Amino acid sequence: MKIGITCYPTYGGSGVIATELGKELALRGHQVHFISYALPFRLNNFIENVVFHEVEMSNYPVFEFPLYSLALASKMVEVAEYEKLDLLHVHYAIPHASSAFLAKEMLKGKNDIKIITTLHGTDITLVGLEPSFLPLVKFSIEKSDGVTAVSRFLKEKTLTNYDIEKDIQVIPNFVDTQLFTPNHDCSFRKNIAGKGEKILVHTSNFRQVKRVPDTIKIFEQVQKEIPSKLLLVGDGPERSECERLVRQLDLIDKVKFLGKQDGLVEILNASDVFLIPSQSESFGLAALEAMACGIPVVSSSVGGLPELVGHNECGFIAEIGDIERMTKYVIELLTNEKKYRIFSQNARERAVKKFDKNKVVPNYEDYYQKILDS
Ligand code: GMT
Repeated sequence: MKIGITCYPTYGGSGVIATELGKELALRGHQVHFISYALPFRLNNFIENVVFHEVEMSNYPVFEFPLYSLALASKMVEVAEYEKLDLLHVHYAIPHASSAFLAKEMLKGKNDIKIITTLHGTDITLVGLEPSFLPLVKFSIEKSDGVTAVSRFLKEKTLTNYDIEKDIQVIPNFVDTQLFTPNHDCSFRKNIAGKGEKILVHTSNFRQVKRVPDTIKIFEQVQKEIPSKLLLVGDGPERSECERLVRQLDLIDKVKFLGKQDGLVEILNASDVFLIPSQSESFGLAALEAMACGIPVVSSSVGGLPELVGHNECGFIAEIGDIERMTKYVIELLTNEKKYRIFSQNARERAVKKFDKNKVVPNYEDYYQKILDS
């Protein structure tokens, strides 16, 4: 198949999934064309069958706001016509699904094309619900030839919040479990923590929905009981506030802000427990990557997290903001070696059995075929 993929190319789970999917499809012999404003960050080396098309933006002074959605639609038309694409798979509804709809209309009769939209999270649960976007999101979903959601939770939310009757296929996120794999000889650990010290880790884009301050407050309680360090990976709008909180709690020597990092596997392998106390999380790809490395997860009970984590199996879940309970769970894991070992094995096994890329990517291929045949 000849597939166009559009995603946000910067840090973020939807961009990671779109890029890894494109790479995997290319390895399986499909021709993949990424269309976006920048090279997706995980597309960092040459891969046969993968081409990147940059959407160029004009700085014309009359345009007070950049017209990216329109430039994207034009680029989609150009690539679809020139490369004879069979379908456009867009990740994150706003504005990608709307641009794709426009492109499809422009291509009608010349190069008919199918559109598949994958819903990832706040495109549905937060920003999509704003009055200025809601009608457009509903329309773009209804006009897509196929729609997938990354969890059952997100599917249900879409159907109810937007009063949509369309069939939505749940295809969960996935991970390369050969890359994200346990490695107990991780040298990085020695540089971070002393002998006997435990390491908690959190990775995110530091937006409010991630509730990073809760992570810090949980750690504050844990370190009173257990010698430990906290690694905070990633960057975003809340980081300064979090750094302020760390200073205020007098934890500077124990909390390390690592910023954006490529070497995630090594960082996860240096860690003992992954914290994700989010306010909204339609799937929680970062938690899946940790699980694949055999790291138990302590999370909030929102969105798709219960579908992923499996309470009392690969980790624990608690109500949003219940710092006391999450602290208790972390301490339980770090003080009960037998339980820790079982949870760690369960986490790895669940990632391999249910969320490995070789299990999930064929679901996308089948879905593409189903939509092309429809
Ligand atoms: O929806 C967002 O806030 C952004 C998006 C992203 O690009 O990272 O995150 C969502 O998609 C990820 C990939 O499917 C999921 O793992 C995240 O749970 C989801 N984020 C939220 O729902 C907050």
